[in-house]
Amino acid sequence: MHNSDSATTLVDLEPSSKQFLSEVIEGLKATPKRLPCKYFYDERGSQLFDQICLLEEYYLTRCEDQIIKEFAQEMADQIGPGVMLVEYGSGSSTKTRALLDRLADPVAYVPVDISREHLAATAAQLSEAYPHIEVLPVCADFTEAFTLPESRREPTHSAVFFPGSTIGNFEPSAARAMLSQIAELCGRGGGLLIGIDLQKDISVIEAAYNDARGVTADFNRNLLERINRELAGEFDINQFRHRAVYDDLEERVEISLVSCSRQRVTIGDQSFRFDEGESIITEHSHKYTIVGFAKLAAQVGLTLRRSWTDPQERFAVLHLAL
Ligand code: AVI
Repeated sequence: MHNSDSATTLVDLEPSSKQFLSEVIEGLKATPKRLPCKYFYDERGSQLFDQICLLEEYYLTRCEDQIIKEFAQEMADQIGPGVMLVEYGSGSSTKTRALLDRLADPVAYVPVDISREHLAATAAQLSEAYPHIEVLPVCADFTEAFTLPESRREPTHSAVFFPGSTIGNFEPSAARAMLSQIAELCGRGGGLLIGIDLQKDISVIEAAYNDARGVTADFNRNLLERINRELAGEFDINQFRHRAVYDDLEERVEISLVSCSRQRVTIGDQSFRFDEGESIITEHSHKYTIVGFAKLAAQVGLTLRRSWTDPQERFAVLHLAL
């Protein structure tokens, strides 16, 4: 399906509410209960995530911005001329401009995001700012395979830009599948520029997911509000508290919503029982080493070509090629 607006044509593959409902029901029937983190990002969730990125405690965005700002030219040189640049989870595309400004003769920019409103607004802004680059937004769940839109001019190759350490929100096996899908999408000569959050002092990591202002807690609970809004759910939001702890063995932050009491929640014609203290796992955020991530990528034929970090080595941006 294609939706037209004055500046761009948007390819719309947004998951339907039927799919949202079936994934929610499946997750709440599982033990332990879980909900897919991709559904955090409705309009409100995307706004809250933008606020998280500005938080003092949330070092990830700041570090990645700093790395990209400092090394954007080297990254653009690694990607090479004539590229179709595909961005996964583009959100507000704030980090993309540094690259678009420096790429040699870029052919097209394809922002891919699950949040349609956010995507359409950003795509329109970018196509105005970069009239020489064709902007081809795709509204999709990028965990599912999709085909690249056709650009008016033939690119020499494609490169995926996957910033923000979103890959960390996939289990390692799903991350490998994702990397394999990226390798297939780009093909020979293609590449991947990806941001990963590095392993570090646990207190620094846990603070990033337990900010003093409670924005991350609101972001987490918005998932229940979204279920109430879109799926006729009846969650009492105040009966669930935000929890985020680092698991050293699994090398990940485990984010959940903990039931404050014994309660029953209905969603449409389904009913779910919660014990006091029972959790719904809403997200895992895996932390990597550069070597560990390179090993994972090598399993699907992607070779680490360059890596850049911030001075404290909290975050890294990697260029991998086929
Ligand atoms: C999008 N993703 C990389 C974020 C993270 O850090 O795992 C999502 C997030 N969850 C809570 N705060 C931020």
